[in-house]
This record gives sequence, structure tokens and C-alpha cells, in this order.
Amino acid sequence: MKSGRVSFIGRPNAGKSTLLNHLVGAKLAIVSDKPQTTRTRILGVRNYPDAQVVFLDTPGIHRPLHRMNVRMVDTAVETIHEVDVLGLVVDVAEPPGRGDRFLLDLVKDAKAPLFLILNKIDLIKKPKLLPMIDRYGKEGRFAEIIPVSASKGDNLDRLERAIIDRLPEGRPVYPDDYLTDQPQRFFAAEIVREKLLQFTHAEIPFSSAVVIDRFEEPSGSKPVLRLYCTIVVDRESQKPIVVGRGGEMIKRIGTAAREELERFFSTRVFLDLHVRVKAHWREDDRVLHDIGMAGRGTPDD
Ligand SMILES: Nc1nc2c(ncn2[C@@H]2O[C@H](COP(=O)(O)OP(=O)(O)O)[C@@H](O)[C@H]2O)c(=O)[nH]1
Ligand SMILES: [Mg+2]
Repeated sequence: MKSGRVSFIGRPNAGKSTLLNHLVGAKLAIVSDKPQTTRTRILGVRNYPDAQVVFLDTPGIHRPLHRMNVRMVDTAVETIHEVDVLGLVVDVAEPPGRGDRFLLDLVKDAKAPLFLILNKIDLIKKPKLLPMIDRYGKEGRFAEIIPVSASKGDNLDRLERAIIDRLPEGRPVYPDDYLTDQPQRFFAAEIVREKLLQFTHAEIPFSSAVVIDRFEEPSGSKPVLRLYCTIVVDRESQKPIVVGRGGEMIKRIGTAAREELERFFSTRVFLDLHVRVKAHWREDDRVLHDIGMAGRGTPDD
């Protein structure tokens, strides 16, 4: 039996979360076409006949301008020395930039074997891919270079095999029905945030958060999950954008979120959404704590 941990790190939007979801077969991480969607480390366990693999999805590495973003980057960087295999995820359709150099530098001293996961191969023509693999291969830093399409699932079986090959022998750490360590409230907030990201643009996705004020589980007499959430924005001018004309936008977000919440929790959902302006919340320890981004050394409760 093999057992171990793998972390996916990379620039924002490389497809790390899509990869995690596909590998564990569940939507644990929300996905969007906007960068910096993932704000915390998300763990997903997958059991194979001969292995238990713990996959870690992480926030994209970027230049942090707020305390929240510093925590995001720290969270990703911390996993580098905690895993048995390190997967550097690169979007092949994006030109390489300074961010890639920075990342390669970061993982320089990692003890774990470094995999280069060339993602989104469905977006480029094969003749472009081969020289790329060649060029990275010449750097001599990668234990494996594996082209994949996380969204289509192409070549993921090869990635899984290569990962399992490099994991240490060991017993499974988690029971075989264990999927993740994130609490249900986390997923509830993330599903709402995903719809918010989907329907809003420009600065809103970066400067908003979703806080669960109340999470009332369904009970025998009331078979409805009741959720009371606050969407926090950074500036007064952002509130009318999230609410929309005549409340149209918040309704749209609410309806889409409720449908997905009902699927995710397999129950009827009552969703109450509120918008609140809290200037500079991305610097605010309290808010960061409330959205599950407590810093190191910050008490959890
Ligand atoms: N065409 C294509 N798009 C992808 C692939 N993987 C991810 N994406 C898209 O890339 C965007 C960012 O994906 P996400 O998983 O959120 O990236 P992350 O920021 O690294 O977690 C989303 O719009 C995804 O649908 C892929 O293999 N092919
Ligand atoms: Mg992500």
C-alpha cells in the first residue's frame, strides 16, 4: 500500500482547483475564470486499490497586496515542505512570465520530487506542446513532466500513476469514506462566492467575501437547510453592483447558489443573502478569521 500527500501549486488560474476536483471526483474547490479564486488550502482524499492519496489544492502564488493575499500565498508555500510529491501546475496557453521564475525559485529546496503538470493542453496544438516539454526537460529539475487537461480529464490517469509510484509505502491515514477536512459551512460559503464570482466583474471578485452568519441544519420537523450569509464588499460603491437594479443581481446570485447548494447538500435550502460594506476587510483579522483564513498564531476560536 502507498500513502501520502501531494500539493498542487502554481500561478493563479493555472487550473489547480479543476485538477483537484477531477482527481477526487467531487467539487471541493470552486473554479472561476478570474484569478485568485481559491483562498485556502483544500484537502481531498482519493482511495485507489493500492494507495491513498491526499491531494492539496492551494491558492495561486501572486504578488500579495493585502493581508488576505499574504495569507493565501503563505498557505500555498507552507505545503511545499509538507508533501511527498509537489505538483507545479502551469497553464500551457499562457506565455511564461516572471511568476513562473519566482515559482521555480520557491520550490528549489523542496525535498519532494517535483512534477511539472502542463495543464490545458486542449487549448494548444500538439506541435507547440512537444518543444515545450523538451525545453522544460532540459532544465533537469523535474522528476516528471506530464501534459494534462484537467477540465477534460486527459492524461490524468498517467498523472495519478506517476504520483502513486513516488509515494512512500504506508497505511491509509484517513478512513476510506473520508473526503475532506473542510467543514460544511466552508462549502456553503464557497458555493455562494462562486456564483458571486460568476456574475460579477472587475474588482468585485477580488474585494468580496462570503460570511456564514447562521447555518441551521435540517431537522426532522424542518427538512430545510437554512443559511444566512453576508456578502462583504470593500467599498460603498460596490454594494449597488452586487445588489443590482431592483435587487436583480443578488437574486440571480441567490437563485444560482441555492440550486447548487441543494445539489451539494442533497436537501432543500433556504438562503438569505445580505450585502455589507466593510472597508479594508482584507486587512482585518476578524473578517479573515470568519472566512476561515486565520493567520498563523491566531487562535482558531
Ligand atoms: N480549456 C481548459 N480550461 C481549463 C482547464 N483547467 C482549468 N481550466 C479553466 O481555467 C480557469 C481557472 O481554473 P481554476 O481551476 O479555478 O484555476 P486555479 O486558479 O489554478 O485553481 C477556469 O475557467 C477553468 O475552467 C483545462 O484543462 N482546459
Ligand atoms: Mg483555485
